[in-house]
Amino acid sequence: MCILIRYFSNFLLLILCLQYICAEITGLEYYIGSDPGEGNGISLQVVEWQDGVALAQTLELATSSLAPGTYDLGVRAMNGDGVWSNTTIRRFTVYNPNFDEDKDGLNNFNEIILGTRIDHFDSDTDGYYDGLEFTMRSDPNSSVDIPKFNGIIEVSGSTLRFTFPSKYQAEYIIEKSKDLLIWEEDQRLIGDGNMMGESYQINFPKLFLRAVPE
Ligand SMILES: [Ca+2]
Ligand SMILES: [Ca+2]
Ligand SMILES: [Ca+2]
Repeated sequence: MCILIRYFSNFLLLILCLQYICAEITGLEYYIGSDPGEGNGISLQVVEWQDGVALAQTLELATSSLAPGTYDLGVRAMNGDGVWSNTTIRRFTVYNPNFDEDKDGLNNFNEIILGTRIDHFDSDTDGYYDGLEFTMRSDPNSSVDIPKFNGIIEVSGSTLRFTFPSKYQAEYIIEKSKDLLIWEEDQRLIGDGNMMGESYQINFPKLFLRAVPE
């Protein structure tokens, strides 16, 4: 017996695919959580098997009534003599769609929509967080597509904030210049996979900034 659990974008459906290789099945049941005992689970319809040896069934379960958490799903079958099989148990997790499980800037709902991993901040392991890739319009599922290196400057009063998309654990040298000719190192930053940068007080007529990957 195999069970495949797939999540759909709305977090409402759980799809189970059951497959048996057996001669005869007269009962089929499942439960979620603690085992209620043989014969006390939720009955499933037994459908005819193909070629006399295999039976497959797809079941859709609404998970909307389940609080976020990890659950055990148990499935078992009964033969013509009324004997139940061993229970096949699969563990699955119901996620809160509004929660950002891996803290990458995308909530769980959007991760499912985008096909990115709920439990890992960098699905394609290219060093850039999924949320950053989404906002920078690079593909969070392709390691050969990374965010373009665009520095962003925001000015608020006399404060200038310089940010750029950083690669996780890459070193960047922030350099500044007053004339675009002479550059001096301001500081070094270690990328965190997200937008990062520094704020500067504007106390001279012109200030140019650049971030140079080490
Ligand atoms: Ca996330
Ligand atoms: Ca990435
Ligand atoms: Ca990518």
